[in-house]
Amino acid sequence: MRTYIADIEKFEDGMEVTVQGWIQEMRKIKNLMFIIVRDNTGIIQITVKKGSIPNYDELYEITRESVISVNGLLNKKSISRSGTEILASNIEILSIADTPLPLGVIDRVSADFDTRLNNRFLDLRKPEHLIIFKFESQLLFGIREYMNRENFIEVHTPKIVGAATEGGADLFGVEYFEKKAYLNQSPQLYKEMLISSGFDKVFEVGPAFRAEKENTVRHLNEFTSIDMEAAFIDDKKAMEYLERAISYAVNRTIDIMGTDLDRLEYHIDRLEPPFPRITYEESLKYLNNQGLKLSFGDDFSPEANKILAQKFKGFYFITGWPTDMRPFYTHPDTNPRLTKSFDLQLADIEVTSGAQRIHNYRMLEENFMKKGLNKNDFEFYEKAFKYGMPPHAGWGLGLERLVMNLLGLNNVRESTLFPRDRTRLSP
Ligand code: AMO
Repeated sequence: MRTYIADIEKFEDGMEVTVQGWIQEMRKIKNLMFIIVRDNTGIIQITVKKGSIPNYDELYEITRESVISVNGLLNKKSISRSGTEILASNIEILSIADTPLPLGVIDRVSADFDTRLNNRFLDLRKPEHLIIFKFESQLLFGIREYMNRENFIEVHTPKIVGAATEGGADLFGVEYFEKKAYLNQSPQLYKEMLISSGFDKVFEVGPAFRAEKENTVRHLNEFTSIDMEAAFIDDKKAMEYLERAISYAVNRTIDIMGTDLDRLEYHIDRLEPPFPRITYEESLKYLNNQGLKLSFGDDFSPEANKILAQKFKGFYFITGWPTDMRPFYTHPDTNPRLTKSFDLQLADIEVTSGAQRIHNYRMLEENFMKKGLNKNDFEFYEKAFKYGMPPHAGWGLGLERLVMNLLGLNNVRESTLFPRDRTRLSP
């Protein structure tokens, strides 16, 4: 029976254990070997005396990052760094690593990012990188748990589609037999259609594709979108679901793995909803008071977002965006120049967009025209508005951006296993 290295502390001195993992380091003194073995929970020292195992000579020549299975007795009074070692009685060699390694796993000097990504399977062996994805997994579990408790139905909508969702640009085309198709930019149209189907509350976790040419630290061409849509609610209620889902998931994750995160120097704070709110127009005023020269309808530059981040620290909502800056499906406010929309920012980066949506069929038709969209492309979607569509609202949350910001990473590629960007299609 295999024991994970982190669980060894629960075992008593002298007990027999089996651990399996990679050889991280070796120290050899003629008739004695010290091997540091790593699995996905930690490291432990294996002490091997000549004569204690039959394949000692073979093991003596083994390379770093080879995979072994070790059986032996625990010595908890060891003078090794961790105070615990395994006195090996049997070591099976399961896989021998080639040399030299294209990327060191424990090297102090870190390789450049391209080398790291080219050898991502090795890069992810580093505990400080692996933990990013353990964190992401726990965070997503928490969001799912929250949505489930609130009676949301998890759905899966098509990723190969016939029309653009978020406007015509930024689409990856694919050949679909005799037709032209696209990789979906967001489940927006489908989640809204399910509202007309009476699903009431839906959420989806799935890939979204954007053919954006930007090569920045916050843009991916394929990312994971956590989408929510609910019937009979407005933008304010959608914001409430969002801040509660994130707070629940973050606090739960801290409870489960806070000490591991601290040990690897990822420090995150517990969250308490509600998050601060500021309108677009108030933000403009504030930014102009800080010396910027922004007019109504201008987007916020990275510099502007940095100034706002200093004001708020942590999460904050920017609400009431101008109509011209939001997609065709966004519900106008009583002042038609503004919309019932919001972005959730964390530090200086947008992690979520959301809004109340238009549910009136005529209003939607007018908006297609105003935004210069071809109504025929949206026939399948528009139809769902003709036969009884409740008012509804929702949001889309970028998982990689959320993780990047919560852990203080400086590039969204760090929180993406195998990033797709302007120049990278492999691995
Ligand atoms: P939007 O286009 O703002 O809205 O996307 C929602 C969220 O998805 C993430 N995101 C990205 N992450 C990494 N790289 C990208 N290129 C990228 N583009 C977007 C961000 C962003 O906040 N349909 C609406 C959502 C809604 O209203 O429900 C939408 O897709 O975190």
